[in-house]
Amino acid sequence: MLTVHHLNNSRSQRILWLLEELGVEYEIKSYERDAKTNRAPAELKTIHPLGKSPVITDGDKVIAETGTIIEYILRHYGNGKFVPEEDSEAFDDYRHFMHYAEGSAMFPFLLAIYTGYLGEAAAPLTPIIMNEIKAQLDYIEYHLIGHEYFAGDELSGADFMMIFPLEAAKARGRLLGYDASIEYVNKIHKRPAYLAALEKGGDYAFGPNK
Ligand SMILES: N[C@@H](CCC(=O)N[C@@H](CS)C(=O)NCC(=O)O)C(=O)O
Repeated sequence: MLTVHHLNNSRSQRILWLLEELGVEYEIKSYERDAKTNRAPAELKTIHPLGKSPVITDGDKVIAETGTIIEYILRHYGNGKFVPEEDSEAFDDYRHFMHYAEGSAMFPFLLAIYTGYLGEAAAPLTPIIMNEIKAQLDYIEYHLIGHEYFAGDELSGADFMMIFPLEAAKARGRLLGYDASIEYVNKIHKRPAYLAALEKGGDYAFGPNK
Protein backbone atom coordinates (compact mmCIF):
# COMPACT_ATOMS: atom_id res chain seq x y z
CA MET A 1 0.00 0.00 0.00
CA LEU A 2 1.25 3.49 -0.86
CA THR A 3 1.75 5.83 2.08
CA VAL A 4 2.00 9.59 1.57
CA HIS A 5 3.98 11.27 4.33
CA HIS A 6 2.00 14.46 4.25
CA LEU A 7 2.99 17.78 5.78
CA ASN A 8 0.27 20.38 6.33
CA ASN A 9 0.31 23.39 3.93
CA SER A 10 2.80 21.78 1.62
CA ARG A 11 3.68 20.43 -1.79
CA SER A 12 2.48 16.97 -0.82
CA GLN A 13 -1.09 18.16 -1.39
CA ARG A 14 -0.44 17.66 -5.11
CA ILE A 15 0.43 13.99 -4.54
CA LEU A 16 -2.91 13.47 -2.79
CA TRP A 17 -4.59 15.16 -5.77
CA LEU A 18 -2.81 12.83 -8.24
CA LEU A 19 -3.77 9.73 -6.26
CA GLU A 20 -7.40 10.87 -6.08
CA GLU A 21 -7.45 11.46 -9.86
CA LEU A 22 -6.07 7.95 -10.43
CA GLY A 23 -8.39 6.34 -7.88
CA VAL A 24 -5.41 4.55 -6.32
CA GLU A 25 -5.70 3.26 -2.77
CA TYR A 26 -3.30 4.98 -0.37
CA GLU A 27 -2.91 6.01 3.21
CA ILE A 28 -1.81 9.32 4.67
CA LYS A 29 0.62 9.74 7.53
CA SER A 30 0.29 13.33 8.68
CA TYR A 31 3.04 15.61 9.99
CA GLU A 32 2.62 19.12 11.38
CA ARG A 33 4.86 22.10 10.70
CA ASP A 34 6.44 23.69 13.76
CA ALA A 35 4.17 26.55 14.83
CA LYS A 36 7.12 28.97 15.28
CA THR A 37 9.61 28.01 12.58
CA ASN A 38 7.15 26.55 10.02
CA ARG A 39 9.71 23.77 9.43
CA ALA A 40 8.84 20.09 9.10
CA PRO A 41 9.18 17.99 12.28
CA ALA A 42 12.43 16.04 12.76
CA GLU A 43 10.35 12.84 12.57
CA LEU A 44 10.22 13.22 8.76
CA LYS A 45 13.99 12.62 8.69
CA THR A 46 13.35 9.11 9.96
CA ILE A 47 11.51 8.44 6.66
CA HIS A 48 14.04 10.14 4.33
CA PRO A 49 17.29 11.95 5.24
CA LEU A 50 16.16 15.22 3.63
CA GLY A 51 13.20 15.43 6.01
CA LYS A 52 11.06 17.21 3.39
CA SER A 53 7.56 16.64 2.14
CA PRO A 54 6.36 15.05 -0.02
CA VAL A 55 7.88 11.67 0.52
CA ILE A 56 6.10 8.39 -0.17
CA THR A 57 6.73 4.83 0.89
CA ASP A 58 5.62 1.84 -1.12
CA GLY A 59 6.50 -1.42 0.64
CA ASP A 60 10.18 -0.99 1.47
CA LYS A 61 10.75 1.71 -1.17
CA VAL A 62 11.14 5.32 -0.07
CA ILE A 63 10.76 8.02 -2.72
CA ALA A 64 11.37 11.73 -2.19
CA GLU A 65 11.12 14.81 -4.46
CA THR A 66 7.74 15.66 -6.00
CA GLY A 67 8.73 15.09 -9.63
CA THR A 68 10.24 11.68 -8.88
CA ILE A 69 7.18 10.71 -6.86
CA ILE A 70 4.79 11.74 -9.62
CA GLU A 71 6.79 9.80 -12.21
CA TYR A 72 6.95 6.76 -9.90
CA ILE A 73 3.21 6.78 -9.29
CA LEU A 74 2.41 7.24 -12.97
CA ARG A 75 4.83 4.45 -13.94
CA HIS A 76 3.55 1.94 -11.38
CA TYR A 77 -0.08 2.92 -10.87
CA GLY A 78 -1.01 5.16 -13.81
CA ASN A 79 -1.94 2.64 -16.52
CA GLY A 80 -0.75 5.18 -19.09
CA LYS A 81 -2.81 8.04 -17.66
CA PHE A 82 -1.44 11.60 -17.47
CA VAL A 83 1.61 10.90 -19.70
CA PRO A 84 1.36 12.13 -23.32
CA GLU A 85 2.47 9.94 -26.24
CA GLU A 86 6.29 10.00 -26.39
CA ASP A 87 6.56 11.28 -29.96
CA SER A 88 4.06 14.11 -29.44
CA GLU A 89 4.76 17.82 -28.96
CA ALA A 90 2.80 17.54 -25.69
CA PHE A 91 5.41 15.08 -24.39
CA ASP A 92 8.19 17.66 -24.76
CA ASP A 93 6.08 20.18 -22.81
CA TYR A 94 5.31 17.47 -20.25
CA ARG A 95 9.02 16.82 -19.62
CA HIS A 96 9.80 20.53 -19.64
CA PHE A 97 7.20 21.50 -17.04
CA MET A 98 7.88 18.41 -14.91
CA HIS A 99 11.43 19.80 -14.42
CA TYR A 100 10.66 23.49 -14.67
CA ALA A 101 8.20 23.62 -11.72
CA GLU A 102 10.78 22.89 -9.01
CA GLY A 103 13.92 23.66 -11.03
CA SER A 104 13.03 27.23 -12.06
CA ALA A 105 9.54 28.40 -11.14
CA MET A 106 9.85 27.84 -7.39
CA PHE A 107 13.34 29.33 -7.09
CA PRO A 108 12.50 33.07 -6.89
CA PHE A 109 9.52 32.38 -4.60
CA LEU A 110 11.83 30.61 -2.19
CA LEU A 111 14.35 33.45 -2.45
CA ALA A 112 11.57 35.91 -1.52
CA ILE A 113 10.66 33.81 1.53
CA TYR A 114 14.23 33.34 2.75
CA THR A 115 15.42 36.90 2.15
CA GLY A 116 12.19 38.06 3.83
CA TYR A 117 13.71 36.79 7.11
CA LEU A 118 16.42 39.45 6.72
CA GLY A 119 14.00 42.40 6.89
CA GLU A 120 15.54 45.67 5.64
CA ALA A 121 18.88 43.96 4.98
CA ALA A 122 17.23 42.18 2.03
CA ALA A 123 16.29 45.45 0.28
CA PRO A 124 19.14 45.38 -2.32
CA LEU A 125 18.00 41.92 -3.45
CA THR A 126 14.28 42.66 -3.64
CA PRO A 127 14.16 44.20 -7.15
CA ILE A 128 16.19 41.32 -8.59
CA ILE A 129 13.93 38.74 -6.97
CA MET A 130 10.74 40.57 -8.00
CA ASN A 131 12.01 40.77 -11.60
CA GLU A 132 12.73 37.07 -11.56
CA ILE A 133 9.25 36.27 -10.17
CA LYS A 134 7.74 38.43 -12.92
CA ALA A 135 9.78 36.63 -15.61
CA GLN A 136 8.53 33.24 -14.40
CA LEU A 137 4.90 34.35 -14.14
CA ASP A 138 5.03 36.02 -17.58
CA TYR A 139 6.40 32.82 -19.07
CA ILE A 140 3.73 30.63 -17.44
CA GLU A 141 0.96 33.04 -18.48
CA TYR A 142 2.20 33.07 -22.06
CA HIS A 143 2.06 29.27 -22.14
CA LEU A 144 -1.41 29.09 -20.61
CA ILE A 145 -2.85 31.65 -23.04
CA GLY A 146 -2.22 29.09 -25.81
CA HIS A 147 -2.95 25.85 -23.95
CA GLU A 148 -5.68 24.29 -21.80
CA TYR A 149 -3.10 22.50 -19.66
CA PHE A 150 0.69 22.46 -19.35
CA ALA A 151 1.22 19.59 -21.79
CA GLY A 152 -1.29 20.07 -24.58
CA ASP A 153 -5.00 20.01 -24.02
CA GLU A 154 -5.22 17.23 -21.49
CA LEU A 155 -4.30 16.98 -17.84
CA SER A 156 -0.85 15.40 -17.31
CA GLY A 157 1.82 14.93 -14.68
CA ALA A 158 3.06 18.43 -15.54
CA ASP A 159 -0.15 19.94 -14.14
CA PHE A 160 0.36 18.18 -10.80
CA MET A 161 3.80 19.79 -10.68
CA MET A 162 2.79 23.26 -11.85
CA ILE A 163 -0.25 23.76 -9.64
CA PHE A 164 1.90 24.43 -6.57
CA PRO A 165 3.96 27.42 -7.81
CA LEU A 166 0.76 28.93 -9.20
CA GLU A 167 -1.18 28.38 -5.99
CA ALA A 168 1.67 29.83 -3.95
CA ALA A 169 1.78 32.89 -6.25
CA LYS A 170 -1.99 33.34 -6.11
CA ALA A 171 -2.17 33.03 -2.32
CA ARG A 172 0.45 35.81 -2.04
CA GLY A 173 -1.48 38.08 -4.40
CA ARG A 174 1.13 37.76 -7.15
CA LEU A 175 -1.24 36.58 -9.91
CA LEU A 176 -3.07 39.88 -10.34
CA GLY A 177 -3.33 40.58 -14.07
CA TYR A 178 -2.32 37.03 -15.01
CA ASP A 179 -5.82 36.09 -16.15
CA ALA A 180 -5.02 32.81 -17.91
CA SER A 181 -3.09 31.61 -14.85
CA ILE A 182 -5.93 32.55 -12.49
CA GLU A 183 -8.45 30.82 -14.75
CA TYR A 184 -6.24 27.72 -14.83
CA VAL A 185 -5.92 27.55 -11.03
CA ASN A 186 -9.69 28.05 -10.60
CA LYS A 187 -10.37 25.30 -13.13
CA ILE A 188 -8.14 22.84 -11.24
CA HIS A 189 -9.70 23.86 -7.93
CA LYS A 190 -13.12 22.77 -9.20
CA ARG A 191 -12.05 19.21 -10.04
CA PRO A 192 -13.80 16.64 -7.80
CA ALA A 193 -10.53 14.75 -7.25
CA TYR A 194 -8.76 17.97 -6.20
CA LEU A 195 -11.53 18.69 -3.70
CA ALA A 196 -11.47 15.10 -2.40
CA ALA A 197 -7.70 15.44 -1.85
CA LEU A 198 -8.23 18.71 0.02
CA GLU A 199 -10.76 17.04 2.28
CA LYS A 200 -8.30 14.25 3.11
CA GLY A 201 -5.17 16.43 3.45
CA GLY A 202 -6.41 18.88 6.08
CA ASP A 203 -4.81 22.34 6.43
CA TYR A 204 -3.83 23.79 3.05
CA ALA A 205 -3.10 27.49 2.85
CA PHE A 206 -3.05 27.61 -0.98
CA GLY A 207 -6.36 26.03 -1.93
CA PRO A 208 -9.58 27.54 -3.35
CA ASN A 209 -10.48 31.06 -2.15
CA LYS A 210 -6.94 31.75 -0.93
N1 LIG B 1 11.87 20.22 -4.44
C1 LIG B 1 11.32 19.50 -3.32
C2 LIG B 1 10.99 20.49 -2.22
C3 LIG B 1 10.54 19.84 -0.94
C4 LIG B 1 10.22 20.88 0.12
O1 LIG B 1 10.96 21.86 0.32
N2 LIG B 1 9.11 20.67 0.81
C5 LIG B 1 8.70 21.61 1.85
C6 LIG B 1 7.17 21.63 1.93
S1 LIG B 1 6.38 22.51 0.67
C7 LIG B 1 9.16 21.16 3.20
O2 LIG B 1 9.22 19.97 3.47
N3 LIG B 1 9.44 22.14 4.05
C8 LIG B 1 9.70 21.92 5.45
C9 LIG B 1 11.14 22.09 5.82
O3 LIG B 1 11.97 22.34 4.95
O4 LIG B 1 11.42 21.97 7.00
C10 LIG B 1 10.08 18.72 -3.78
O5 LIG B 1 9.43 19.17 -4.73
O6 LIG B 1 9.76 17.67 -3.23
